[in-house]
Amino acid sequence: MSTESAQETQTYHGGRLVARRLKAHGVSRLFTLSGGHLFSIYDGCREEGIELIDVRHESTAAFAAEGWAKVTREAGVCALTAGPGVTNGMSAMASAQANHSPMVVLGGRAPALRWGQGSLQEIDHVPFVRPLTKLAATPESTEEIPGLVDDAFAAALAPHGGPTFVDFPLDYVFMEAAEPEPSPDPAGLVLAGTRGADGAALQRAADLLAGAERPVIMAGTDLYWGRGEEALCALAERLRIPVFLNGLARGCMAADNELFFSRARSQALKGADVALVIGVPMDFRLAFGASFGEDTELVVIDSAESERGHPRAVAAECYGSIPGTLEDLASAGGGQALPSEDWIAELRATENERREAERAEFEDDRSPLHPMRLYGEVAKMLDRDAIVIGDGGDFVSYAGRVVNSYQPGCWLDPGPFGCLGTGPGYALAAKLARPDRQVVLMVGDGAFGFTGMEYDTLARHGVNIVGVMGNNGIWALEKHPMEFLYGYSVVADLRPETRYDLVVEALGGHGEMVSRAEEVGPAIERAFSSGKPALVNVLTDPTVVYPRKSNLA
Ligand SMILES: Cc1ncc(C[n+]2csc(CCOP(=O)(O)OP(=O)(O)O)c2C)c(N)n1
Ligand SMILES: [Mg+2]
Repeated sequence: MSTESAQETQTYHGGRLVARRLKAHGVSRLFTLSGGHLFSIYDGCREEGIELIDVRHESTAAFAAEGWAKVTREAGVCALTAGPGVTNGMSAMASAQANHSPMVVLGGRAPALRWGQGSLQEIDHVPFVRPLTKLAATPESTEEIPGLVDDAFAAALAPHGGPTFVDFPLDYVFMEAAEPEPSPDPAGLVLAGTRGADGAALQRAADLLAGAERPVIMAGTDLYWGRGEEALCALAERLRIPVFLNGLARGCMAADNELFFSRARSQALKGADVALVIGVPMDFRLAFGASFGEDTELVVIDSAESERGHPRAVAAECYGSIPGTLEDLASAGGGQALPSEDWIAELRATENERREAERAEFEDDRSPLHPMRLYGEVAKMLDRDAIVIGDGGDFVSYAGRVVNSYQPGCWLDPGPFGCLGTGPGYALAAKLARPDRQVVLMVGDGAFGFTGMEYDTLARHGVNIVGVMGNNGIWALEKHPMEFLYGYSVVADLRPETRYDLVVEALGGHGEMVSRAEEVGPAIERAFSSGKPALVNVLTDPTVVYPRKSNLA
């Protein structure tokens, strides 16, 4: 709805102003769950041609927004209704914060006119989402709406990326205002940043690297956000440096590149003389820095300084555009290959040996299945550019170990916040963003309980992902450690052999239950060709204990 005043100034209602800014930022889809506080935003999106994707729980709307960001490297957007809609989205905001995922959360809000008088779903969201976000604000008039939406995108996309939040008082989104002059070109906002690290830091890093014989690259999520994959491969190949990846960086070097390693990680990080630590925090996944050798010189490279201090001393810190820094480093000192061939061969021998040792598990023909056998069967069905999503406990720990990624943005897990229930939202967004690719959700039976109802969303919107469940009837990642510590476990059991596949059928999808290894491949094939969102419910052996080194800390 738009009107023209006597002065012929075009005005729009507040919801339409929101939608017009979303469109200007290239947003094509808004993830949401209905609430009256959001009606005018819906109306605006309808007018502006932004597709509304409605889900069954706000956590999924917000996880889908994060998933969209993870697959496209654009800001994902969701709209959550006032009060409980926003509180339901908070786990996803925390997840996006931990993952540096750019995401704009739009909130409904009780009317400003009656603020403090006890309107339906009235609560001030800003103070409790502020610690999770890079920007949290409420416009004070309809006129302020467009500028604040622009600010939210700019903050979400500036390195390090993260979630931002704007809520819209009900009266302001129904009232009309003129649109301001176009703000600076949104296309200019890129996560990558533009400038590489400054000269002194870079020189120090180049000097360290020049003397290295056992160099290693350990790269993580910010490499992906910073679009550093090509520069990473070029640097590694030119200087001959072995590469290890975690988080969203997986796939930034193809798993079959001769410089890519995964099983030899502890040996490589411990034995390295110089490690390039690129876009990856030294958190629990790197044993707070202790994964590297005591004498390993660490060169930290990232698009921006870490929010946390480093847990151990580092030799050089290079902040700025990651591709810029990596390119400069590749050509520093003439770009000569390092004398690292013996080191590479040593690591390759370990890598091959470890992979050989896994072979028995990949061929294990027990029923219910060994999770490794299940992954072996799934791997045979995957295209090179398949997007694989992990949502579960031990079942996903196995995936993290053995699923190969060949392109950036093909492996999505919850990341360090570790929230169960992310999977269906990520899968929904991934398939909408990349409709021609396989999207496979590896889901635990426990994880399914959080957001399994989203198969209804997938069916309604015709989003045909394939789920593969590791159904062991337990919360394995909790049950086995508790038994190890106490000799018994509590609150760690689920119902064995539950027919989650029938739940999916009831919601309009395709479901099958499988208990033998040789049935997995054909069942997955039928799932892909069913023309529906599908779940292959695979019974897995609850006695298999994941070989875990660290747990909580
Ligand atoms: C929201 C949330 N609640 C609880 C946990 C703790 N947790 C981590 S893994 C896990 C078990 C998951 O079970 P399942 O999905 O069946 O996978 P399995 O370990 O059995 O393979 C639990 C409860 C969590 N990470 N997130
Ligand atoms: Mg389980």
